[in-house]
Amino acid sequence: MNEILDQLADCVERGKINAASPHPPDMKGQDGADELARKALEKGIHARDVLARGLMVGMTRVGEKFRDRKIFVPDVLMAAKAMSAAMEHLKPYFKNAQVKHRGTIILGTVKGDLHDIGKKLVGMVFEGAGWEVVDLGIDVPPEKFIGAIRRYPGAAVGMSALLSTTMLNMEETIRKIREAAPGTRIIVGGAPLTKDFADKIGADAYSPDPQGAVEYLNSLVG
Ligand code: B1M
Repeated sequence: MNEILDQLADCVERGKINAASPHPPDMKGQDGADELARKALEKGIHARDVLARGLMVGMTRVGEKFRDRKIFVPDVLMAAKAMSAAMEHLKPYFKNAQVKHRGTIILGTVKGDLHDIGKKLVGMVFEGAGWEVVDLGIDVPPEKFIGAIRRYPGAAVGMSALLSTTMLNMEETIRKIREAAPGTRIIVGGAPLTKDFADKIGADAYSPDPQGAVEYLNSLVG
């Protein structure tokens, strides 16, 4: 099991999307994150392990290398594409047909922020727990959140930010949502956030991970 998960981590780290991808040149013709994730699941490796012991290991290395200026934005983009291709195979494993519909959550990465992967992962876990997810994507301005709240009255809102600069945009977004739709429950998350910050900007809840966010949502419906 370790070998295929190690290979998966390497594919994310090197930005090897699939076998057809010519990048990186020294891995030409080899399986990429796409094929390896599928094969790992076919072998019976749990989706949680594919994520935690394969994909996340690779992406953590990418983050470290980027921080240390050993790789650059185009390399990080390739890594993100490889991780996204693999995550497509995980989706069905996070779905749970036994779970009853609990409610709707509007999800988006906050204005100015293009990071997508963590938010998508959170969305997959929400769906698996019975929540209908309205994913507004990335770089979502306050008005777009408000438009979605009008279309889905009573829905909760989940906001993600990965940059210490863009997390500041959450405050304005929350303020505008509170003005337009008081009573909307808002949960925030993302690597640079803290509970103190979430309290300060007026969020109803903060979670560092998808599971804590689901627990909060479930607590709203009993
Ligand atoms: Co960017 N980036 N990036 N990047 N990037 C980080 C975040 C960074 C930490 C890298 C580093 O320096 N080590 C750094 C931020 C520093 C800071 O502000 N603190 C950084 C930077 C600086 C930048 C740019 C400014 C680089 C530049 O252009 N010079 C630029 C900004 C662009 C913008 O947004 N305006 C940029 C761009 C990019 C790419 C576009 C190339 C790419 C994103 C592609 C994509 O998403 N499709 C990218 C990537 C991939 C990363 C790293 C390497 C990986 C992020 C990721 O996907 N992690 C990241 C370093 C790192 O995190 N190791 C980095 C995996 C994902 C599953 O985890 O998103 O943390 P995460 O989500 C977690 C939790 O945070 C939580 O649950 C998830 C699952 O556990 N969570 C929630 C997230 N949202 C939640 C919401 C919730 C609850 C929990 O409730 C609603």
